[in-house]
Amino acid sequence: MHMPRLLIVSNRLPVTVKVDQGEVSLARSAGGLATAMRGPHERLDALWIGWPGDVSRLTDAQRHAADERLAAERTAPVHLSQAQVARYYDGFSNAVLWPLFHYLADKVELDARRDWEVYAEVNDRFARAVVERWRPGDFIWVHDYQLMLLPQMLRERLPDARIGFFLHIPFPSSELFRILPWREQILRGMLGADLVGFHTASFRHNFANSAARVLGVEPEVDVVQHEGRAVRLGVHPIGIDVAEFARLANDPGVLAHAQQIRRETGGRTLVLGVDRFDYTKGLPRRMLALERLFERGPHLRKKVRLVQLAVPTRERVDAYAELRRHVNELVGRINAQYGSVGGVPIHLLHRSVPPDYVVALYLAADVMMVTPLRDGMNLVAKEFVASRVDGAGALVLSEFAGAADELSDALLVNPYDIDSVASTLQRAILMSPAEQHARMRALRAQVEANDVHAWARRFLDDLALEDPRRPRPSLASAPAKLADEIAASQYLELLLDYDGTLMPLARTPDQAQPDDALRALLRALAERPRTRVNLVSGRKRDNMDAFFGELPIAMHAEHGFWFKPRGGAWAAAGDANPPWKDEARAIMDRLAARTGGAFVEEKAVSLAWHYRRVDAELASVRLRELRYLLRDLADVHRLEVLSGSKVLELRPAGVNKGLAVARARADAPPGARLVAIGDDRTDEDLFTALPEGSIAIHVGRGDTIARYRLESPEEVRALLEALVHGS
Ligand code: ADQ
Repeated sequence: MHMPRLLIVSNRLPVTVKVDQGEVSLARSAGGLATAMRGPHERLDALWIGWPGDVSRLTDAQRHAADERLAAERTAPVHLSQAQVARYYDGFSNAVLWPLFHYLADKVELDARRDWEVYAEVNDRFARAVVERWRPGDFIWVHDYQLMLLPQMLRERLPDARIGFFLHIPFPSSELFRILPWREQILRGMLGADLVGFHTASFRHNFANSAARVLGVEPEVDVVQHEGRAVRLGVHPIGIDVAEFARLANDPGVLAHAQQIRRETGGRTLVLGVDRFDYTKGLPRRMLALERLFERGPHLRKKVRLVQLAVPTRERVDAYAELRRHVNELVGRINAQYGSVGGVPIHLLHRSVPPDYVVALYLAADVMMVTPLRDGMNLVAKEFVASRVDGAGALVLSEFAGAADELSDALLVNPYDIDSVASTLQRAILMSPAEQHARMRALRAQVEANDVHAWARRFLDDLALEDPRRPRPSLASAPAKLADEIAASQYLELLLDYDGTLMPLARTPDQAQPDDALRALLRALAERPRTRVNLVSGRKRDNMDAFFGELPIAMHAEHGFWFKPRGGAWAAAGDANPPWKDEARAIMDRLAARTGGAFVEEKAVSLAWHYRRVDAELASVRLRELRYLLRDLADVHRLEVLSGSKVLELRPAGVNKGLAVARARADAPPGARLVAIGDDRTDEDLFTALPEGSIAIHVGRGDTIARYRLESPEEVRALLEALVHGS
């Protein structure tokens, strides 16, 4: 039997193919994601699918050698042409999504239509590569913004696959996200997953909000119902390989290197920055803050040195060239102003270095500056903390890094506020050893509690979870069996909803006229021996009369407020013109007048505030307002405020479809079995009121307490036909 595996899918493989003097070799790829997933990849024996770098210049033999090396590393390459990389990666991913998601809208490429097309095409390439390797039971974990369309593409081809998606970068506020011309496709793409993970609760909130505004879904905090599936939204702050950093930090070679770096600093306070050379990392403002510090405190000018390690990255994207020019200029200016024969205050190392070198720097530093303008998480902050096994050192951290949510014992700063960064830097430089140790202790506890292995485990556990709150009752794959069970009842009391249950939902209520076949079916059921039929609807009395008046059945209109027994007349369950209505109507009208797309509907017993066509965010504000305004009235008159699908209804407490159950039971012979079928929330009242031994059947997807589920009104009718004719 096939053991289920994990398929990791990301833009880049953790290794990149290199050719050196004809020899093919694999080099470790840089960047936060590759670093983070390397451990889980090894530990979980997973297969990693991604781009191995450009192999277009390789000979056939070299390419063959590369593929073998890659397979030995449990990776599977998705080869991309240079033209594809230029548009999908440099273009759409890094010149559209990356700046936009980091709140730098001015850096977004002007016209990206062609890049978008190639982005979709490459996502499809990835989809085919995954489908080729997926076997039933395998889990798929897709990573990051380069592959946002992939979950949906996989869902279409592998409907039963368990698919997780994790976004390593921020998800911006919906105000910003909606700028994206392809916002709808991106959201739908992500929602193909079973679980979508973010670093922080606010990214998750932004995503849910965007989905509400753009797609009109109604998200709860951690779940969105989308196309008949429940997509869970998780908060999974990524960690680092803490043990590995501790090991490096205790390595004698690394310690000696750290000592050497300190000696070279010549007694100055060592301020450290370690970043990919990216405009989101806030390098220019960090330099300006240092300059501000020197302006204000001449005594610090010869006592502080900033070592800035900057890994080359995305060098073909224009905005990055511009950044390098700008940073070089600032460094030149500040060094010229404040340098001396003894040395310059800023050392910019524009290169990648091995991990032990980075840890030696972390250990040598007095102050670590992590001041991105926006960052999904920022691993450098956590690496610094994990490396400080000596418990010393101060961390200055941007409040706009995801890490700030966890690392609240750092000195948090607004990286845009240069004055404040300067004074916080000064505070860090002057921090007493006692304070350093106290803060570092708390920071280390935090980082240790959530390392990268725990992170991956939690995400995968979540992905494996059948959500306990959302049991998915078996779609009655054998309606015939269910019909047999019902047919076996001694005496049958049927309680049937109309819209969405016997009839497909129509765009407007008056389009949903019953057809002759349905009337015939209900009549046949009513004439079936030992069987009674109740129609239980939210519709008005006259409407139900017009539809079914001539049939020998009982009817419950307006969610059970009106009742008409078989052959009898309509009677109300209470005052049909209650005193609270005028007041409630005035409140609802007032609010509807201020809310485009909203309208009020008056029924005999209730008032409904409809907001199907209202902007989702505005609707949520208005609903809160409405509930607040109706609070006192509801208290005094014992009213319930019910939320249905895009409608808020106010009605007397206890007047709901459950009343139909009490009435049906009142004159049913002992041993009668109740069978209730319905599709929306108001039918849940019906199900709740059922006595033991009854059968509840929910129609369609979504939450329910019913034990059975049928797919559609067609299936409901088939079931009822089977009762009439025997199956
Ligand atoms: P990145 O933007 O790549 O990651 P980050 O989380 O800081 O940012 O990771 C950078 C990695 O590169 C770190 O592991 C660091 O040690 C390493 N590094 C930096 N400078 C280096 C140098 N000169 N030489 C060698 N290595 C160097 C994205 C998101 C982040 C998120 C991660 C993981 O942008 O917000 O934290 O993914 O989810």
